[in-house]
Amino acid sequence: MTIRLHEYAPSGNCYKLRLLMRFLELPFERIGYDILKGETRTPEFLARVNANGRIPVLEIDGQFLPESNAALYYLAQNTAYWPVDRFAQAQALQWMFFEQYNVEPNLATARFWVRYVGVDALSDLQRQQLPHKLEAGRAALKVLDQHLSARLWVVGDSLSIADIALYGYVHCAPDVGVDLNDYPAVAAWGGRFAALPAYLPISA
Ligand SMILES: N[C@@H](CCC(=O)N[C@@H](CS)C(=O)NCC(=O)O)C(=O)O
Repeated sequence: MTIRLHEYAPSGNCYKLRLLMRFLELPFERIGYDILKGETRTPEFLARVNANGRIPVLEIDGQFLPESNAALYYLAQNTAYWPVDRFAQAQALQWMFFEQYNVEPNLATARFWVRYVGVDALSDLQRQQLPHKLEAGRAALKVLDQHLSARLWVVGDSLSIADIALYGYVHCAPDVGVDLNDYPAVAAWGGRFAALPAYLPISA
């Protein structure tokens, strides 16, 4: 099997896939795009890689799979990172959908605007929306904190792709001035995650 990751390295969505492939010891090739230069919006990219104009896209033997959490699922099936129990599988999906609806559109978007676009370059609408993104991101962290207060990992008692999906952007919250120590169970979980033997940081 030949795997290529079409990515923008600083993206937490792309980082999720690098993490899982590292945990699984799967070799893969990295193909980088500068999203700030619109490199995922070219006619060639839209026609060949992802009609939705976004990365990450996992390419498996010439087949293209966009959406980070779909790609996590593809890679995790029949491994320790996808639960065996039917209800636990649904719980993993529950938290992966939560990540895509409550965490990513708020914390990731705020991070992209502040750290990569730059506050001075934001549109009026983006500047107006930023405080709401941060507020909604904090609300999501509160929900996750409550969930993790009585458990080590998001689903069951071992690391799964639900943890990897959430870690991608939750651990970047300090980039937008959110102190994870305000969410002690999330901070402790993040510490456990970063202590995993095969861990690699987003910058790697
Ligand atoms: N739901 C998608 C989100 C993908 C996404 O928004 N990717 C961003 C970077 S994190 C992107 O490609 N932006 C470039 C653009 O929209 O032109 C996923 O989880 O993979």
